[in-house]
Amino acid sequence: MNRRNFLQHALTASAASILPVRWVFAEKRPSGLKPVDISTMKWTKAEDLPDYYTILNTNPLNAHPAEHLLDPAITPANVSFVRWNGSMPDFDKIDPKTWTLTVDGESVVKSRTYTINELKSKFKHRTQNLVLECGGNSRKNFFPGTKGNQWNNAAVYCSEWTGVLLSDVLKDCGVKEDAVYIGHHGIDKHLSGKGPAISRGVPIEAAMNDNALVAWAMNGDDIPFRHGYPLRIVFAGRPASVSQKAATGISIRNKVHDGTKMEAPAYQVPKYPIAPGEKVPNEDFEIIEEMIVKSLITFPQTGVELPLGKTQEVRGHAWAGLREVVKVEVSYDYGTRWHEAELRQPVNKGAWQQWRINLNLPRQGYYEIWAKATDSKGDSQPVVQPQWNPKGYLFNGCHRIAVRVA
Ligand SMILES: Nc1nc2c(c(=O)[nH]1)N[C@H]1C(S)=C(S)[C@@H](COP(=O)(O)O)O[C@H]1N2
Ligand SMILES: [Mo]
Repeated sequence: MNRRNFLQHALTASAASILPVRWVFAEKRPSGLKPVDISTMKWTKAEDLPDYYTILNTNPLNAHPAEHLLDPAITPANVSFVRWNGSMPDFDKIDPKTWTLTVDGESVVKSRTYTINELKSKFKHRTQNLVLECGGNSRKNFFPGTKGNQWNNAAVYCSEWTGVLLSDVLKDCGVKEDAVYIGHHGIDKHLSGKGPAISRGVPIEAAMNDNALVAWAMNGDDIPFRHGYPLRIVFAGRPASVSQKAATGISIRNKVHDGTKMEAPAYQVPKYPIAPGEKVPNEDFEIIEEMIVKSLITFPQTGVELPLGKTQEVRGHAWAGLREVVKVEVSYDYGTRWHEAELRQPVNKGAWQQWRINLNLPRQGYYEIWAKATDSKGDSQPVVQPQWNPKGYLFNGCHRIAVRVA
């Protein structure tokens, strides 16, 4: 067993509720005492990330954890996937006291600039658990394969965000009748050094809803550098690419925003069904506005050996873009029979939902456990693969784990 595998095993053994962080002098601490982890805030390089991350790319930094590390209902920052499109800002030079967010654009009544302190004092604070899922989450499952980061199923997390409603800020500036979209701006540059790394946006209706925040805190602390310090625009239910990190501005647009990575085929899918592997002209793509129904098995960890004759709890999360999940089913015989899991309501709109089920795996041997969620409009997850698309977005096929009963 190499070091990486060993750590993964060590982490599972110590139960999913214990946060896998590197602790200084951990062996000298009294048992039961959880030290305050100060290191996680500033992880900005591949070598800062603990070994339980898989690094897909060092520059820009792209990394994901194993699925079972997402077991807690609120994802700790030290297991959240990390995705940058270009060079990361020089975070050490950022002073949150002088950081500003400017609202402008063709369709703003009055352009304004806010410091973080002004946002904090002027608008009502909100705290919400919101799912952020990369549009390319689970890309590695597509067949034929598609280019881009080969994300496993863990390019998703649900953390607790604190900030103000984006709509309160936009209303403070005034939104003209002809507004159709907003565009986001940050400070990180394209790897070439020229132009922004990413500047995406959402329809104006999405900006005015109650699950869009301008946030300065994640899980009750400052947002860690890599997740968008010191200010992040956060949207639930949409591809996480619209949740601009280190945000400096918002333009209220009278047309669909035309910033970097808004152009096809980035974050877009074909308008019509195509065969796997088929080529599509750029003008036949459309923007992904919403994420779709999906679930994750976070316990047990794939690959474990389970004792025969013992009831086994299987659990995880389910979410459905702008909809709610109404049912989660589990199968351990390749979909021959499905067993309905207990399912919790979301703690707030935009949060993922916990599910659990007790399984009695009937005899010794090898099993695959599959999970399938169904949303409030009756859509559920394909068991093989969803509509193939050239950039490998929106994979929501059932999550599968394998276990052995001995
Ligand atoms: N400033 C900035 N914001 C960004 C990005 C980026 O490259 N720069 N990437 C986007 C994409 S594609 C994703 S999936 C999420 C990733 O958020 P995370 O790193 O907190 O997981 O951030 C989004 N916001
Ligand atoms: Mo993404």
